[in-house]
Amino acid sequence: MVEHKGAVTGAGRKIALVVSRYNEAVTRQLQNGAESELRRFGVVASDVDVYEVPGAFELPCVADRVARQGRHDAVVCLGAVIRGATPHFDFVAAEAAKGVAQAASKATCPVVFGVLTCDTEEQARERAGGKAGNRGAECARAALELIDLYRQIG
Ligand code: INI
Repeated sequence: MVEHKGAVTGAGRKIALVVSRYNEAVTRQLQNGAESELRRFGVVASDVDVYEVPGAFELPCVADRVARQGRHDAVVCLGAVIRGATPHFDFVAAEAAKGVAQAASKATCPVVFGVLTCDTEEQARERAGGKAGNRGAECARAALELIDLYRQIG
């Protein structure tokens, strides 16, 4: 058996973060977590571009455009959809997930889904640097791993 696994290395990598402003207290923490993790693995700050969008619904179209520019090694989408905050939670959450998945399958570089879908803001905060970790950091790590795996596959 031959196992193929991406190495998590950041030196020389250029990363785009597409960050939704909706539920900003949470999404800023996701962004901070992603940026710290990228730095921890050797990505320099000037190689990280942040694209801000109004809400999670807008993540896919911007991620798709950024990926098509071909200037980054990976695109990380970050957002927070909170059920308590909206009657159209299900639509926004589903469109964000479906749209990012579509962008990811079209793109030649990894496009990573870092959108929290939670019932309450408290749950979202727990996953944005609280006791359940930081989803932004996890997604940054996933992006670095996938960059290497994609290169191995060619
Ligand atoms: N966008 C989010 O990212 N999270 C939410 O919880 C949310 N709520 O509650 O509605 C939300 N709505 C805005 C949406 O993403 C779009 O920005 C808006 O509909 C304009 O297209």
